[in-house]
Amino acid sequence: MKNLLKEGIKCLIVQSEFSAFSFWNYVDICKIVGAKYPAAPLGLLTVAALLPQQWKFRLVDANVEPLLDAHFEWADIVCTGGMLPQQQCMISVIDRAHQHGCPVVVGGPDPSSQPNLYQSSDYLILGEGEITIPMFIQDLEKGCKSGEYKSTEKADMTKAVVPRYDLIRFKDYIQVGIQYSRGCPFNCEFCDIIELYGRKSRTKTLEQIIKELQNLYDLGYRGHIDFVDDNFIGNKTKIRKVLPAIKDWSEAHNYPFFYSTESSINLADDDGLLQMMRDVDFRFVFIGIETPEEEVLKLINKKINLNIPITKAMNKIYSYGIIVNAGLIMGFDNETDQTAENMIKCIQDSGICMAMLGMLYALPNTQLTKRLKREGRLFEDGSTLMCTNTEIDQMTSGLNFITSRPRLDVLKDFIHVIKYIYDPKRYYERVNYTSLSIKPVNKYRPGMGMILKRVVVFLKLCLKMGFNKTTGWLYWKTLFTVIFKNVRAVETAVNLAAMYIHFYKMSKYIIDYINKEIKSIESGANRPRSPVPHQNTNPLKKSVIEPAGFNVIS
Ligand code: B12
Ligand code: SF4
Repeated sequence: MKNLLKEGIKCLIVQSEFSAFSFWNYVDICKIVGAKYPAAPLGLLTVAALLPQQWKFRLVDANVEPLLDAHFEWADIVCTGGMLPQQQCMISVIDRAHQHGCPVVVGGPDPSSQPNLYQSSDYLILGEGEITIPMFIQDLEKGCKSGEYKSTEKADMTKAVVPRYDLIRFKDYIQVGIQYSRGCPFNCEFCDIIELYGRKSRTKTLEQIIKELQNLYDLGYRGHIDFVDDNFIGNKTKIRKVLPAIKDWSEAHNYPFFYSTESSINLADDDGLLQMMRDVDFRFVFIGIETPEEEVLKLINKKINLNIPITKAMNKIYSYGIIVNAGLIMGFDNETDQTAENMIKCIQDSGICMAMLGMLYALPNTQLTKRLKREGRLFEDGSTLMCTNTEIDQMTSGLNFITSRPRLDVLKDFIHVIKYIYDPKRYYERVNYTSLSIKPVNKYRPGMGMILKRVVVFLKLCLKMGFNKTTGWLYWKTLFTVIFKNVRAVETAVNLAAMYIHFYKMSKYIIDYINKEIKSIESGANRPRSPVPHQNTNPLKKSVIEPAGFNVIS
């Protein structure tokens, strides 16, 4: 093997492919706006900045271009990493690299939570790269040909490097990511963020964030930046200092960017913070609503969501020009046969267009997984998450445990909600609601080229949505209503309407997929699954009625 620390070693970095049917994979919209994939691979760009800078890097994102044998022939070493829905592709990248005689370095969220699945790699670098990549480099200095690197230490974000954005073509993506913090102060039972990144929000400094924005600006990037934080407002005191600095920087640079992020719902009771976000043109925020049911929220320890009614919270956020995308989950204990209707009411009444409704998945190392194991309810094969071609994300996979309500009821209720909320009429009702409630600020100043591009995209969308028998009438009705009643929100309305192109396809896929599972359970043909054995007696044992085909503890 070559001396891998030599000047000019060629390092191929591969972003593995995601499934086309994931909620987040709106590639049809990308095509219309002239991009190839929604989000740039921030993790790998960060890894590139942490690896030896005397290496030559080439990043191939399999979501935007085919990964060719020629790429492997060029390389001396291959690095790949990613999350669960990329698992199959990551494993095949390891095999292909080995066929070309290249050593493979693997890391990222899925290898970190399930290292057993990636043992065929040569160097397995777990956890936060800021801590473990230097350990790997030390080993390379010693000439080690393989190794596994892990640490319980958490990275000091004030020492984080600037990602190598120069390795991607910005035009391939709708948005690029930037990270201010890791971790979240709350303690939800099902959440693996707090297990992976901790409950203390670790932040970069204000200067680091401005430097990263300046770097993107200098590289010529303009448009949408996603703050990929687990909870952007995890440390409110610090973010209150960062936002005004971003405002000053944006003013000085003629507002080249607009933003999105993830946050907890307590954003809605902080007018000061919302105003600061409005001042720099935050347009979207993803909020984990999970469920509208109080009893369930208490059980899963998501108490922060009990403090403010959901509809009120959403309306408050809309009033600052920010669209809310929400994560919702079904399959919790304490749900009843009213849950589906409550879910529908919550989504419709609060106008949440992009509602990512998933089925509960007990992720490795979470408090939920530990409890289910104790109660003897976690499926044995559910402790390892295998991503198949069909099980894409929590919308098609999930319920890897014995549910407290009969499984068939949960699945049927889930489909009922998906069918309802992604029915074109219901979806457009929400587009209408949000577009009439929102007060966009539109500070971002696109250049002339971008304005022309947007006009073309608008015309393309009008053709696609307006002359389609499913959405035509709904589209024009919504567009004209918004033009007459809230003209500033036309862009919001068109963007939300456009997302239906993706949601229509995605919801059909989910409904077909879950219906097959239901049929197979009803016919008794479903693969039997058994829970992880546990000595303790299971309090729920007697009340659990499982359909044929599932091994229940007897
Ligand atoms: C932003 C984000 C998204 C965005 C954008 C994703 C993208 N393409 O960039 C969106 C919203 C699209 C998304 C979607 C999903 N996400 Co997401 N997402 C995140 C989030 C919040 C930040 C990711 C990020 O950019 N981090 C910043 C970078 C710098 O960190 P990083 O990628 O982890 O990389 C570091 C290390 O992992 C390591 N590393 C990474 N790669 C490699 C490679 C090598 C070779 C090495 C050595 C090291 C290494 O070094 C880096 C520096 O420390 C994380 C949580 C988190 N805190 O990371 C979840 C997270 C990655 N997402 C997760 C999941 C499950 C999903 C979904 C499946 C959710 C769903 N319900 O459908 C979808 C799937 C997406 C799809 N297209 O199909 C999980 C992954 C869990 C797992 N075991 O795989 C995470 C960890 C959140 C969680 N719940 O725990 N996500
Ligand atoms: S608020 Fe979100 S990130 Fe924080 S612990 Fe709860 S689920 Fe996890």
